[in-house]
Amino acid sequence: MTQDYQIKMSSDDDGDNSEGDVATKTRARTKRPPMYKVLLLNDDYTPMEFVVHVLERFFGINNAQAVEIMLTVHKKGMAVVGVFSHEIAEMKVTQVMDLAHQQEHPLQCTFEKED
Ligand code: TYC
Repeated sequence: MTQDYQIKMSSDDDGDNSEGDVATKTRARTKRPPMYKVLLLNDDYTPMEFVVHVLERFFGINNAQAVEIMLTVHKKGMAVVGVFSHEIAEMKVTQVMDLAHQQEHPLQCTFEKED
């Protein structure tokens, strides 16, 4: 005895995807968190030694490299002094700005998203 079997489908499943099925990505994605560049800006008044101190204290940069970076900022107007997560970048900027304010230096430090 023969029997008919039929796979039951949605009444509109005619292959044109007008049912609006959504393609779902199943590939595991390794997504890195966005990173942020901390920038130091030049000005005419902040003492060079203070900038060097800041780079050593808050960015763990040794004296020779701190002098080099400070001079880059002095000559070129700004430099990237480190790349961090949003949370850490924000903290570094706050530390630098707080100390600069305490000592009444106009030093500017900011952070921006890396491309
Ligand atoms: N231009 C400052 C000076 O001549 C030195 C300086 C360097 C200031 C770097 C800020 O981020 C800075 N005293």
